[in-house]
Amino acid sequence: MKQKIIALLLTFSALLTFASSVVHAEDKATPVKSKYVISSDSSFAPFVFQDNNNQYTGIDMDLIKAIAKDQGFNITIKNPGFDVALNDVQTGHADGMIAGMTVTDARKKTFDFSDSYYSANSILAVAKSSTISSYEDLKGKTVGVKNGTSSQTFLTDNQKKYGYKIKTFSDGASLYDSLNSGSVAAIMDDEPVIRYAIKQGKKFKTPIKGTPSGKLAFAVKKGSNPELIKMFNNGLANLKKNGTYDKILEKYLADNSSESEVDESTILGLLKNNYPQLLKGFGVTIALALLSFAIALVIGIIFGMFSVSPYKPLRWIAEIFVDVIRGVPLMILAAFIFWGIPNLIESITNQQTPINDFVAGTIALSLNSGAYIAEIVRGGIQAVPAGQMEASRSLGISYSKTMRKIILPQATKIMLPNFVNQFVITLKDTTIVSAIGLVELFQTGKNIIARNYQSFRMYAILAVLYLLIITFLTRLAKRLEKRIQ
Ligand code: ASN
Repeated sequence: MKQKIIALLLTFSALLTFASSVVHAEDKATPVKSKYVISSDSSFAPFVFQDNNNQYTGIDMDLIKAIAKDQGFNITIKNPGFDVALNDVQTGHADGMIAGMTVTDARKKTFDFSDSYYSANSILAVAKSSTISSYEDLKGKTVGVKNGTSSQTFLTDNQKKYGYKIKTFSDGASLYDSLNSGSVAAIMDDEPVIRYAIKQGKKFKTPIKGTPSGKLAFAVKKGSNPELIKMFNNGLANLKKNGTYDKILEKYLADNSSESEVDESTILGLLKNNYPQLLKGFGVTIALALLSFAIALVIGIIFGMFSVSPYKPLRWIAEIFVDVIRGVPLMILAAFIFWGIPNLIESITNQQTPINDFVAGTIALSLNSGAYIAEIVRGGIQAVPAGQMEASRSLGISYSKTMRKIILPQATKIMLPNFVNQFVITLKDTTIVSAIGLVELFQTGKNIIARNYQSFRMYAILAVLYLLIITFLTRLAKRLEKRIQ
């Protein structure tokens, strides 16, 4: 009797577990936000890459779009690259990421993962002509890898054992280019990605078997957007059921998949196929430079005047500002504003407050240029002989009037060439703030290279574009300068 009751109880509890799992699988989640920002890699074909029309496609892009449609939520996708995407999710600049991301125990501490949608090994690739055939052969050689990836973790864990050097890259394009040009002896990446590159004509081979498979999944920051994970899982299950999932995989993994039809192996071909994108990047660069420089002028003039003020506290404030801003590299300043500050605010208020990348870039550039302009203003004013101020003051004219009417007009003439110089520097420095994922001209070029590996021609095009705009603007400024003089 007792046994019968136990058996009955066990059956009952098994039934309950089964029922609850069924309920869980159908557990429909509803979107909480009107739009979810999804961050991804920039070049990780076949999972995510740009097609010939400069649109991001690939398994991950198709999957997330199909899932959003199936589950009825809206998304905006950005493609700043893998390590920027990791940061984006951590700092609330994105709600989730899909970037062929491997589920690892370390990552589980900071991310919540969806069900896996694919599995992939990490594998080593070397040039076709290379003699490397085992990890031991890598001794003393340099292996390239993308920053923040599971392949990087594998390489770091085994570095002592095999004695190779590791070089990290921020994006797949420069990683693959470096193996191509021989600046690294080998690279490590996810197997489907390396296989895809070989299929696309890269002269690589994979002499060593891949390391144990990793599962790829969609991720959100630990504890946030739980509904997004649920919707992803439900959507993925539906796509698997209705055959869409298989179709997507087939589209990118079949042998005849997406071959380049447009010839991008000439400068003309590159320009013809990419001019809308280049123009857009160019526009962002110019807007960023002009806006930042205008704000920097205001900042610089204020602090420059402070630094020649007869009041000591004002001089101190100016000195501290210039020393601090000039002493911090622009890239770190931009990263601090874009990732650091939102992270700090979140740890205090428990609320994510992302900042727009263009705004963060503008603030960083304005502060940086502002500090230099403050010095230009100080130098200009101090170059006007001190006797003039004394003479004017002894005639009973006030400090501010002397400044405005006597000192500044002369100082401005001295400062002008330096202002032009500073503007050119600001324009060139816009390339630095691309590090926070801002797609200006330089980043646009890198994205194009990620698709077609034409680094020589593309960088030449970029160099010429910058050269043209800078020459044009400096000529214009020189003319203006002459007129004022
Ligand atoms: N599988 C890689 C990782 O998770 C992803 C990538 O390189 N995009 O580290």
